[in-house]
Amino acid sequence: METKNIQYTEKFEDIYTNVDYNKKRYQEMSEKFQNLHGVKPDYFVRAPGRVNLIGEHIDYMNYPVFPFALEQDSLLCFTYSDDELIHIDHMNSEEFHSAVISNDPAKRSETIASLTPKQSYIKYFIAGYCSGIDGKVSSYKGLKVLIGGNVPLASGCSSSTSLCVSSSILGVFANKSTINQAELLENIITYERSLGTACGGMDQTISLLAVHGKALFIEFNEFAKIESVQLPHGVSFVIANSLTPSAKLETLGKRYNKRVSECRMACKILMDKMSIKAEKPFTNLRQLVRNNETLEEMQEKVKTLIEQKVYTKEEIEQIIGTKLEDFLQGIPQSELVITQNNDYYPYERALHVYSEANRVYQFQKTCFDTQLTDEEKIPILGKLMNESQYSCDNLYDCSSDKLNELINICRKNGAIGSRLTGAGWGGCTVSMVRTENLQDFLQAVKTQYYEKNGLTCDENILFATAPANGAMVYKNI
Ligand code: NG1
Ligand code: MG
Repeated sequence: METKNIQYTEKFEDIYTNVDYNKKRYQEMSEKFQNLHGVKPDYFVRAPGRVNLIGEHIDYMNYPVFPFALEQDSLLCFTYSDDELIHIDHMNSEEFHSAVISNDPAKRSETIASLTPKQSYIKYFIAGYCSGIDGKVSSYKGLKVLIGGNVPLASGCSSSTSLCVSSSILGVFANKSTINQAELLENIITYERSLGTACGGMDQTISLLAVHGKALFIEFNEFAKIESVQLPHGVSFVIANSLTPSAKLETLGKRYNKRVSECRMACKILMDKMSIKAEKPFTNLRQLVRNNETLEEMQEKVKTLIEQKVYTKEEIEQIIGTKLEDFLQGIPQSELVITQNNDYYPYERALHVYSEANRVYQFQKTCFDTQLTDEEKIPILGKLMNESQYSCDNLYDCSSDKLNELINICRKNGAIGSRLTGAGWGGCTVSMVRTENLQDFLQAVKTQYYEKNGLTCDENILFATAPANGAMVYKNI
């Protein structure tokens, strides 16, 4: 049973580099599934987490990003069920409780509203599952599903998106949906946004379309135009989890969605000052580039046209000429932004977006530069990563004391570039390290960050990683 729109394999070696370790994970899941249902699962579906090397908080402003997929993934297995229901269990059944949900789209919001906190992960399953089949299949299959995975949770490695993407592939595959890949990707992004985060499309794109051995340069100007990129030889990329979780959905009003709102405010201020007339205010900063202005020129515009100060709600409303409630329509849960804040920073946020976009293009150009040797590329890429961190910390205010401490330790111990990855405010860092120094580096970070802070550190907390495959269906044999 093969479906053209998703990757399918019967060979384990197609999916993983670390075959033995992952075979054990699959066996464990298969056994648990058998204990629950008395039969083996027919199929596994996996979708990877990701690390972003550069280009933070700019995907939702239509600027490019530079992630690669991790070998760590969200892993689902399933068989068909005779009833028309979806029976869902989780490998970690203490933290994540089972549920039986209806396939009926009319009952969906009711189902979501009735989930207990320990079942709330099922929201991501439902969003993903439905994204590829709504309007595409006439009847839904009953299913028994077991959910597992090893993407670090709430840490900027895209654990929630990997669950959405794997569930979406499961829905498409199990129901034989004919949706094409571009539409599927667009739907996954829209459905995940409906859960509350005003996110861009980076995580869904890389998880679905990642290419083994390559990072992806993803442009959002035209819908997710991707280019696979060979990273220089001689360096390894190390993920270090600060072990300060960043629970995004719980902090949307003060963090993620507030940043998206501040960017929109910057947009409107610049539109007015640049005398750009449009029926509706622009929603992303890229729309303001109308005459081929360079990203340096856009930064100059920010510096001269937006006052650098803290704006209150009243000041913003006076400038934009409408109530914030109306202005922020379209941003999920924007009421949280309005009720939880009275300090907005459009100057700093816009400056971050244009300068970060510039760094992503420089990163891409450097990777592709045939005049440079890998040895010459490495320090340039490292410097761009460090500058990105500076901007995330000082202009976008999405770093944290613990992230900064960890990043400083990484740099002191030889990281050529080190920065937060993902949304920030906690979670993981990524460092570019010479492969010949890798073991010493890992040991030093272990001692100086984890042991010093009384934290236990294992291979899911501090690890070297290389670009892995995108989402796949695997036939259990
Ligand atoms: P994480 O790290 O998963 O919270 C988020 C967004 C991305 C992007 C980055 C910041 C989701 C699903 N993803 O990632 O779109 O904006 O932050 O660069 O919310
Ligand atoms: Mg996430």
